[in-house]
Amino acid sequence: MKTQKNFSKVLMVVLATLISGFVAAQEPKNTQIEIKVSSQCSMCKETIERTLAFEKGVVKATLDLETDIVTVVYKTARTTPEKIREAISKAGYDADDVAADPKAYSNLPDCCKKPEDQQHDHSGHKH
Ligand SMILES: [Cu+2]
Repeated sequence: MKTQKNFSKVLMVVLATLISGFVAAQEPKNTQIEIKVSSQCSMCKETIERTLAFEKGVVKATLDLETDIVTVVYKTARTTPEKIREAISKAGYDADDVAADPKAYSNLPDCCKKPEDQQHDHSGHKH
């Protein structure tokens, strides 16, 4: 009956491994990503950070206006980088290779649009 004993031992190890793996998978884990966005001014920073603060699974979002990179801490169990980029796009900003939602972008204040889209009205200027 030695084989039988060994078999139970192996079974125990397999079970223990499975259970610990399952527990680890259930543990909420935070991770961090950096997303390049098309922010122009401090208003953009507020908009993007606020958008992400309300986004499911996002713990913290900080936008650096010097680099236009937003650092997002999120729960891996609750959201994905794709969803985060989509949320930024829906707020009217490019997020890495995800282009800004055109409708949301057109609703942005002029100062938040890309320089090439800003309307400068100089018709009233007199020199
Ligand atoms: Cu702005």
